[in-house]
Amino acid sequence: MSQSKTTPVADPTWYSDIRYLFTQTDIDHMKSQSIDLTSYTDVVAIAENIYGQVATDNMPPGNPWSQAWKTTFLNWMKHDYPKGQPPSLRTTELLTDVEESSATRKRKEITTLSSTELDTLKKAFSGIMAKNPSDSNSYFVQAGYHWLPVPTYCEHHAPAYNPWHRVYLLSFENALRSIPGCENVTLPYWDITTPFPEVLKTAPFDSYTLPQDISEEFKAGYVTQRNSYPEIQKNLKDFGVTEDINRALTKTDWEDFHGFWSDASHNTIIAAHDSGHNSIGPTMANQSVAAFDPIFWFFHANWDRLFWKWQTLLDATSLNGLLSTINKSTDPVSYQIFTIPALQNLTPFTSNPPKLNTVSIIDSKGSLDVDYEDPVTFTAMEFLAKTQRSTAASHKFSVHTDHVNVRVQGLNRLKIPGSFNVHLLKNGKRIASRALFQPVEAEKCENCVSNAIVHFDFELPLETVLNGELEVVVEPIDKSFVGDRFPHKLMGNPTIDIHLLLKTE
Ligand SMILES: [Cu+2]
Repeated sequence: MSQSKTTPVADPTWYSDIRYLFTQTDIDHMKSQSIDLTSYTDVVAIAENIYGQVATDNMPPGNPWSQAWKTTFLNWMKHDYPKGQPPSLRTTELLTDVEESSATRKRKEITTLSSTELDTLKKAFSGIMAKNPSDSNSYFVQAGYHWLPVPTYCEHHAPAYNPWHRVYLLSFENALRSIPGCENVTLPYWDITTPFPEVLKTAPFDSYTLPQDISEEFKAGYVTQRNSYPEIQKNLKDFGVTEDINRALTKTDWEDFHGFWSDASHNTIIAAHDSGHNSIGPTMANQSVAAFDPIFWFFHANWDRLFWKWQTLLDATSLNGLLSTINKSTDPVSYQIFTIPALQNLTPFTSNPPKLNTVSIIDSKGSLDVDYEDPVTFTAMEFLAKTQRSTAASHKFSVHTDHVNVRVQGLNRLKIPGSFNVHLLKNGKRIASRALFQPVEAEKCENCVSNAIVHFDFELPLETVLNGELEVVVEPIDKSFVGDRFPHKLMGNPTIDIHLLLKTE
């Protein structure tokens, strides 16, 4: 993406114009002075200064901006630094992959595999499942990286969630490729907005039996379990998984796409992911063992596909592109995991194969040779004006009175043993549900402890919450402790916060 050097932009935005004005040389040059030109907040903070330097041709050294660029930048300042939308979406162009991908690890939707491809995939899965559990390419070792057996590694509800799972999938795919005759196999994905694929209800994809003990509770011989398939379908619908995915794909900022931390609404990608785990249950709903259910791999390939899709939409497939989507002032941790070398580790996959870190996984297609075919049912989405709870006062906004956000906040998840669901009831009847996927001993998980107090967002048409008595019920997946309602008193007495939603340009 390059900006016209001769025609100024009358209404420039950060996403469509401004971030492209800075070259790698400019970025490196200013970094030595602790100014980050990839960061929206940094550029806004010193915009007058930048303009002063470029207007007098002082900067960039030896490569002055054209008059058009100077005017574009000035127009952006005059309009109060609008963030705007990504270039591909600005004219509500329909979103489709135009170019044919050259990546050799082309991951396809599971239902589109030919019978030969399916046979190879079965051979690869059966092959790694049959390997000795001491073999690093065995299904046992690969699945075990997620949680049990100890040591536990996975990242959830934290900025490294998407990067960690991307490298994890690659490690698993490489294990599949270790089986003779399967050297070119790729891991397909399940588009979770479509019915549970028939083939994944059959061996070797339907279950796995532990070859040895992984804990007191999960011993050799444990067979992974799923809810009934009609139940799974109903759960996915009740949890609004499709809506959360669609909402995520309309978010322009990294923390909003993921949701959950930095006060971001918890109703996008990680919400959909958690709902998916709890919907499929019981093995998938239990973080200790989730990755042993073979559906885990097809399920997670889909989240990685959506992450890549979002990156492509946002032109965030390079380090600078990705950094330009992170709000450095409200979400410093996300910024740091890509910019501070000591925080770039994705344990155990940085010092061990595939030896990648948060930065080297960003360009999935360019660096990892991984790309995704769009699903069969792919419907091009328009990047619509977003509804949100809050915005900067410098933005123009309108109040969206037909939708409301009900937030359940201040819930201490460490008090609840394992994954749980949060239901919103009206006159005793369930109207919306959310999920949280976590370890049984969340207090022993560093990520969980660092964000123990959580919130849940229910974005609903206003009429669904009017004229009735509302109630929040927290349902633990494991009901052996307190039954099917976890007492509010024991989880920090969460409170309710209701916002009308607003729309910005
Ligand atoms: Cu997961």
